[in-house]
Amino acid sequence: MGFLSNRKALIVGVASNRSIAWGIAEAMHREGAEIALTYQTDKLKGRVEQCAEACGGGPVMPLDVTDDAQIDAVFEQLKQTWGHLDIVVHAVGFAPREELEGSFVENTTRGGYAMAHDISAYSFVALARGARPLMQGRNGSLLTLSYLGGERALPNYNVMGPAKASLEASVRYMANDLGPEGIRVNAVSAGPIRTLAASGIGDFRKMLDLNAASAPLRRNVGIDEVGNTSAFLCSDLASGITGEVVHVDAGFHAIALSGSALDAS
Ligand code: NAD
Ligand code: 0WE
Repeated sequence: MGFLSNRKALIVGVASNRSIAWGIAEAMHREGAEIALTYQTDKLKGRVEQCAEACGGGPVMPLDVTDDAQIDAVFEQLKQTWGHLDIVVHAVGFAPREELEGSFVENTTRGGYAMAHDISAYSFVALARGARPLMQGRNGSLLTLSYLGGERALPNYNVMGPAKASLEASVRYMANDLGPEGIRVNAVSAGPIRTLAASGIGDFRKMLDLNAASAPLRRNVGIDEVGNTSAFLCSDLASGITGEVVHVDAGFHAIALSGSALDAS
């Protein structure tokens, strides 16, 4: 018996088999959870259905998180098919591509800033509100994905940095609000991984190599490792953990200067 047996999980954010959400779906399915997935656009539907097949053939629904009606429809369908819900995973982030390069101050627009915060941070709160009635009396668990750029400044991440900071603060406010109902809220802050969201980011290969060279474990992490930690956080094994941001980044967040930098000089 896996540590998520009899659990029902909604996972938002699968776009391909490289998605962090796919790694989480696989790990949760392996541990016995039933999985429901959503796809942002019809273009992604086929790939999300493939993931659903690999994860036990649960419900697959359309969901663009900027659309309140689609959010309502997802929880209405889950109410009809499952009646209740134990886990929601939010693995969604977006900012206009042209704002993810160059000068943060020059390139950040009012519209881009609002969109990044709407899709990357507010939508987690909206999903929590939808899930809340289905989680009553069930020790529910909500999980989102963050990145170190929300805590510290680095090149090109730009407007996504403030959006992740807002997301992590939302985790703490949601944990405080929902804790009395037994609902836990946490984030995994993942190290850089080559996914669709990372493709087309200038110098991503270089970033991956620098991260691996500096990180205490001297390597990058994979979606399987993010998946395993996510499954743990959403299980009873983590029953005492809420309002937390767990770094799954080979230790990169913990260092100021890597031993590898001295070795090289
Ligand atoms: P990905 O491209 O596979 O996933 C991003 C997902 O966001 C896609 O499924 C996309 O459809 C979805 N999305 C974007 N706008 C949406 C909208 N309006 N409505 C519904 N869905 C929408 O990339 P990923 O790297 O797996 O990203 C998942 C999460 O992990 C994001 O929050 C990202 O910030 C975070 N993260 C990624 C990395 C990395 O290096 N890849 C590191 C740390 C955190
Ligand atoms: O959160 C992310 C990715 C966020 C992202 C990526 C895109 C690319 C396509 C948000 N919006 C868009 N919009 C698009 O049009 N990561 C943690 C991965 C990532 O993205 C970076 C990184 C890292 C790491 C961007 C610049 C610098 C580092």
